[in-house]
Amino acid sequence: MTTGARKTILPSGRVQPRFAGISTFLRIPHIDDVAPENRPIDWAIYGIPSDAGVTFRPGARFGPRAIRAASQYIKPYLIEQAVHLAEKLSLADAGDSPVSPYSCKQTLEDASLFASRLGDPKHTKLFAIGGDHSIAFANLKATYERRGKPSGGLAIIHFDAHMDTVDEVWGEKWGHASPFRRAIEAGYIDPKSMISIGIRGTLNDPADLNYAKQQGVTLITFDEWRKNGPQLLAAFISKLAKRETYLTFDVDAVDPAFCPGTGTPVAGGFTSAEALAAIRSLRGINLVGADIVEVLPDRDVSEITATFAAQLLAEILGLNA
Ligand SMILES: [Mn+2]
Repeated sequence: MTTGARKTILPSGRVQPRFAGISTFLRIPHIDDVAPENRPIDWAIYGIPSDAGVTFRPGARFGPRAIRAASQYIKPYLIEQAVHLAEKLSLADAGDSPVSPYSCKQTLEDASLFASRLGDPKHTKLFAIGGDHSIAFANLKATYERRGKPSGGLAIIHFDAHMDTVDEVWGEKWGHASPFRRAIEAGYIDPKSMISIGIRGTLNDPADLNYAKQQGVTLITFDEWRKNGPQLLAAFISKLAKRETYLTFDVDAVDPAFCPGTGTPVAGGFTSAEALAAIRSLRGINLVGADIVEVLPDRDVSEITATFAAQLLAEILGLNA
């Protein structure tokens, strides 16, 4: 039983209980089951169940499954954005990419190749669900190539407690401390059109911020966010105009009181309400790809973090709908 002619056919929550059936993200159809009239698919949402790149607590490989389960209760109409996702967008769950659990680099190659084959290469946008933050590189690569390798790279909005621009950790250049350094080096993103929001806490060395600063990344610590962050973000967005923009959200941007299930928690971040409001403020940007990373279900409590990530997924999809 479905709810009628929509771009995404969802089982009715009033007919098929939300606690029953096989879980897909937001109860959207598996990519193979999308009706012909709803192709091309607007967004392919897929998991990259890898935590090969973590530097502290492991377990984010279980993130996609936890977010699928938590997202069963997410309904298609977004109150604050006044958007009906299923009416505006054709959405599909593309399953999980292959991974190589003993190799960060191979996992990134596996995942970007998998993503590059999803949906219509000229139309379908790619939304990756991690996994640790290293997987952002794979989705950025596939998105950049899918958009025709825009000269200068994609603009990027980055929510995180950390910059993730360390050159290497334990001799590994492809771990979750490094994805944006690698993506800048590869030309996938334009550091002068990159904003990192929520940065806070402690560093091994103050020089760890130098690379991002030298590259021209706009950095907003969480303290700065509290003072005038929304205005700084609004100014950044208006400068971007309609430039192709990628959104990457590490749930450790949110305070561990609100997202305890994560691998490298840092006290003193966004509340979940503040983070969702920040995301809604991005409405109308030219979003061409996204990821949500670092949900670690084994450290979660009452699915707090997965519940936040599921809501975040819906809100991000609403931004261009
Ligand atoms: Mn991160």
